[in-house]
Amino acid sequence: MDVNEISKTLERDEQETISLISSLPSDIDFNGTKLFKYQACWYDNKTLQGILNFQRGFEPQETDIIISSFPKSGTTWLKALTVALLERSKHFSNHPLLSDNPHGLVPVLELRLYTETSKPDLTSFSSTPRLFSTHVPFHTLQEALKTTPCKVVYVWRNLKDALVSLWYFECANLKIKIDDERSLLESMFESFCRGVSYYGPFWEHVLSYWRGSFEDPKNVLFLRYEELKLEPRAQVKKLAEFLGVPFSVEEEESGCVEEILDLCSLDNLKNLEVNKIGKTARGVEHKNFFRKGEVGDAKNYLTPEMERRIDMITEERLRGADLKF
Ligand code: PAP
Repeated sequence: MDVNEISKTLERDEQETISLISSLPSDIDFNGTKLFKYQACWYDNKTLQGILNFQRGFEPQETDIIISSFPKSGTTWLKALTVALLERSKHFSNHPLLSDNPHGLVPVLELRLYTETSKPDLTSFSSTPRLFSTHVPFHTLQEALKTTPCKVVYVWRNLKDALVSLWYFECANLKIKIDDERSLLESMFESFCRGVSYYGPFWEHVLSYWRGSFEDPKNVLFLRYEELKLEPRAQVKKLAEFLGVPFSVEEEESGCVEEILDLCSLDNLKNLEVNKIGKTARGVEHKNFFRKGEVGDAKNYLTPEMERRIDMITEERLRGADLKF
């Protein structure tokens, strides 16, 4: 295709995107943002443009690795672990995790690479495997991957903890004191319960990957944040095997698994200079991705009634799936 043809195609795609978005059901988020329902999930206009570009233009390679999650479910940790596993031959003094935040190393496809165009320049991703991430549900990702069997690793987390984590994150980004923002938590809670939230509803998101991992266990790994916390060693070994880079006996004996876990621990990452001072390409301060990382922290912020309500909905929506939450 010559330059003129490419620009005509891009213009046509843009028109198609605008007309598709205007035909979708819409609703309002907890903070007044207009969300559109696309393939059973809710997005703002900008994110949706990125998703449509990504679905249209992504050229997957069999060696690609895609890290996926519902927001605030352990993405940063999983990105760090994946980088650390793949780069473990690198000496710790020149390790990529020391010079960039995990989100800089593993960009979100629809939020960074494909926001403006369906044909971004991916030449900087020349070494294999290419590492990308996404927050879209599995059926939407599958459309972008076409039939290429990339490795997809999904991490999910108890919705109550993800909700509280998001609340803190929003407050930190807006630089508002958490104590003054109880009402924000309450409106977020209502949005989450209704399922009309950014990348929501949560339950269908989780179920999409859960099913995917059943149907294609060789290419879809389904991890749970709480299990990573409980038995990090076993989970990281599982991840290494899934990615085709299992630990050798020598590596295990020499403490390589523990080194990776230490490097990627919340405390270690949080205290790295690069994560104390930097910002992502979207202007989010790196430090805002690291907080407590505690399982069950939501009980300190949600009322027993809120917990009961969200648990009831979760139980109903995940019924039939053998998932602990
Ligand atoms: P994202 O969707 O914006 O990328 P994500 O990384 O999925 O965020 O979630 C952030 C949560 O992961 C935070 O949880 P908290 O608010 O309950 O504390 C953050 O503290 C936690 N987290 C970040 N890095 C790590 C890590 N290395 N180990 C464990 N938890 C982590």
